[in-house]
Amino acid sequence: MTIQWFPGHMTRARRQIQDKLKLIDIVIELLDARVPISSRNPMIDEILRDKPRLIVLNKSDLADSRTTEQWIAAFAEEGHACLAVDSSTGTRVNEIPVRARAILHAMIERQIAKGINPRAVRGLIVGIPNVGKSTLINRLAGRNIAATGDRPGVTKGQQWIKAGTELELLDTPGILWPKFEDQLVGYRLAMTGAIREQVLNVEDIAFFAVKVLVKRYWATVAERFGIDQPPKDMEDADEIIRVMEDIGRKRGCLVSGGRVDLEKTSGIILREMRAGKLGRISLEAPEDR
Ligand SMILES: Nc1nc2c(ncn2[C@@H]2O[C@H](COP(=O)(O)OP(=O)(O)O)[C@@H](O)[C@H]2O)c(=O)[nH]1
Ligand SMILES: [Mg+2]
Repeated sequence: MTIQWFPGHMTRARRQIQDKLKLIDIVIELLDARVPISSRNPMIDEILRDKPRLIVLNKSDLADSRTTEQWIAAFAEEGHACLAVDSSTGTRVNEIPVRARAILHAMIERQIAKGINPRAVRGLIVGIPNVGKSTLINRLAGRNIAATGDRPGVTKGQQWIKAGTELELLDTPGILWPKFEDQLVGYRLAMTGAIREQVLNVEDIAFFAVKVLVKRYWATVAERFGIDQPPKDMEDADEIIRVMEDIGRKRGCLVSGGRVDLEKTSGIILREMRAGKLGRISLEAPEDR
């Protein structure tokens, strides 16, 4: 994370979101489609309580679409509306206002029944750092971004951004912390590039990456790096390291004595994975929960 989170920061972040919740009708909870578990705030249900919510799986262009579909079904089963988007190109982003209104259908109907002209639905985007909150806000705002301004009845300083005619968003998203206590979460977020590499050991991150990759996408890994010996036992660390060494040898990452330079190999694996050279990859599936 570019931001260091301490208990004081978490309390403040939580309070800030709770203050904003009073102003809005619906929360747009942004998750990374590749790591919906690890990119989720551990206290989100407690923070949002019964506020209507739309889960948006962002960066779906980088995730494997079959797994993304499984996630959408899994969230639906828990009663959460869920949609996958790519904010960098805008794919399916325009479905967000439509889905938000559908979730708030009853509220809108009540307003109409009372003779109130229904106003635009008000939303807040929340998510951990680097999940794509700013990118999505800019996407949703499109050309209308210049049309923001203060509205009566809104806390001073808060700006509403129009996302079409039916949705307006608070201009500052709610920033949440990820689930730090779980080391695996740290590694998975590092694999996606959400956490700066410097805070974790590159070889350790690559080890975790290879472990997930060979389990879920062996054929792709084998083809990309020209290797053909899958690990005999996925849970055997020596076997995972052996695969990393095979990759290193194929890429000429050797040091004196013919040993494999694991640090250099790790850098290559992570770079190529993040650059999408291994295709679309999901590091977490619903059955991992
Ligand atoms: N491939 C891809 N990249 C994305 C997407 N959304 C955001 N990004 C990239 O993710 C990085 C973090 O995005 P940003 O909006 O700054 O995240 P924030 O910290 O949540 O505001 C940037 O490099 C974005 O270009 C997406 O849907 N697909
Ligand atoms: Mg941002």
